[in-house]
Amino acid sequence: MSWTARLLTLFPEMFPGPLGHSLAGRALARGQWTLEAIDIRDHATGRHRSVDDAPFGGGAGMVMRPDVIDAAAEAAALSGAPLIVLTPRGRPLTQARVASLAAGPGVVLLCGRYEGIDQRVIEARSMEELSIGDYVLSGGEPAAMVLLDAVVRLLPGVMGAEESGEEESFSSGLLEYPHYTRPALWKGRAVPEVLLGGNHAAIAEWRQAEAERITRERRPDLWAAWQALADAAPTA
Ligand code: 9WO
Repeated sequence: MSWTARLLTLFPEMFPGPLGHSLAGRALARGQWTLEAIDIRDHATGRHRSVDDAPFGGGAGMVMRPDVIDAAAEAAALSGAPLIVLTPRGRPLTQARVASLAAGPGVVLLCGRYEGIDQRVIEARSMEELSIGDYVLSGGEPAAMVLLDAVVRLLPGVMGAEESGEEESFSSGLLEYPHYTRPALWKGRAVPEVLLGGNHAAIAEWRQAEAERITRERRPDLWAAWQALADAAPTA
C-alpha cells in the first residue's frame, strides 16, 4: 500500500491539479503515492443535498454542516492516518510535521469552503487544525496542495540521491545560502570570488556565514531558535 492522501472537498476536480506535474506528478504516475479526492456533496442527504447553512448567532456567509462533514470523514477514514483540516486558525505547518506525515501511512485532508466548518465536528473527530501561513484563502484546497507537495518530495524514492533534502532551509534551522551558476559575469554582476576557487572548506564557511546573515536579517524568530540550539550543542 502506497502513501495515501484522501481529500474531502466540494471541488474534487481541482485535484491533482498542480500536483499532477513535476516531481509530485511523476511520483503519482509511478504509484509512489495515491491521491483520492472525495466530493463532500456525495455525503449530503435530502432533496437539496445541501452542505451548508446559515450561522447561529447571525453574520455573513454560510457554515459547513457538521452532519455532512461527519459522514464524509467517516467514509474517508484511513487507518493510522490523521484527519487534518486546513485553516488559518491552525497551528503552523512545520517541516518537522511534514516529515512525520511522510513517515506514516497517509493523511485525510478536509478542505473547507464558505465561512468555515461547524466547530462541533472538528472537536468530535479530533481534527488536527493546520495553517500554512497568516493569510486567508477562498478555500482549503490550495493549502492542502502545499502540504502534499512538501510531504511527497520526502517519500522514499521520490527525490534522487543528489537532492537529499538535507541541506536546505529548515533542516538545518537556517535559511538557504544564495546560489549561482554560469555565466560567471552577468549584466556586470560577478559571482562571489570564493565560489570560483575550488577551496571547499572556504566555500562551506562562506555558505554558512551567508545562511546565518540572511536568517538574522529576515527571520529573527528562526535566528533566535538556531542560536539557542547552537549554544546548547556547539559544534566547534
Ligand atoms: C477562515 C478564517 C478567517 C479568520 C479566522 C479564522 C478562519 N477560519 C477560516 C476557515 O476555516 N475557512 C475555511 C477554509 C472556509 C473559507 C476558506 N478557507 C480557508 C483556509 N481560507 N484560508 C485557509 C487557509 C488554510 C491554511 N493556511 C492558511 C489559510
